[in-house]
Amino acid sequence: NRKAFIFDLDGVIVDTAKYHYLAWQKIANELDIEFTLEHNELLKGVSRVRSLDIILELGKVEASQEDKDRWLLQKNEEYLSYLVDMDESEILPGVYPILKFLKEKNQPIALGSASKNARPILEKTGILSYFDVIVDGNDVTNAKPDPEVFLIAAKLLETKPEDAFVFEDSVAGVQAANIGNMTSIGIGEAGILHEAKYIFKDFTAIDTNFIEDLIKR
Ligand code: B16
Ligand code: MG
Repeated sequence: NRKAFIFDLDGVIVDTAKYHYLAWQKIANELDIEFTLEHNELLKGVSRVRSLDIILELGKVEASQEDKDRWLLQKNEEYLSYLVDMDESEILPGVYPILKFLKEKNQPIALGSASKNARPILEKTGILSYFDVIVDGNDVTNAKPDPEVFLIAAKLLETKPEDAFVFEDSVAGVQAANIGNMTSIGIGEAGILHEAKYIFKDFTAIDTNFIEDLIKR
């Protein structure tokens, strides 16, 4: 069967999760809302609009659509300011060798990200050409844990969901893969990503034998 390897972006390929955190923290600070790293876990893999709602709920703040739109814009501008100098050095350890290995083995590769900034990040880090298909926040209506983003990716790669493998760092993303009937591979802490079928602390912990076994299934 034709397999598909679907990668989340933020927190899997690049460590932009820290920039999202810094940008949201700035907004939260201005609104006097306490926003910790633990709170930030709730935002991983979640769309920009939904992220703001979660922060406002944390602070029990009610806001007009106008205010929300302004904060969303402000957050994204702050976030983009961190990406200006981004280059291949920001690719997380172990990711590049796995991408290369999959390419050598002629495996279909997709990006499945909630971010609307995915393309420029792949361009800046020089790995855009590794992806046969890119599905991001501009292409979906339902955010993770809805499996839409991954289902579209599998479909475009002409692979059945059960033959797709999803690398994810967020709880919402792992759930999305599971709900979509795909094999979830959590990248991060086992305590947080316990719903994933497999869990690795990062890509340096994944060896090519593991990938080879997935391809042969
Ligand atoms: P943007 P992923 C997600 O990307 C991030 O994890 C999440 O923190 C962010 O809010 C979301 O993208 C939207 O990103 O503001 O750039 O459109 O992990 O699904 O690659
Ligand atoms: Mg992520």
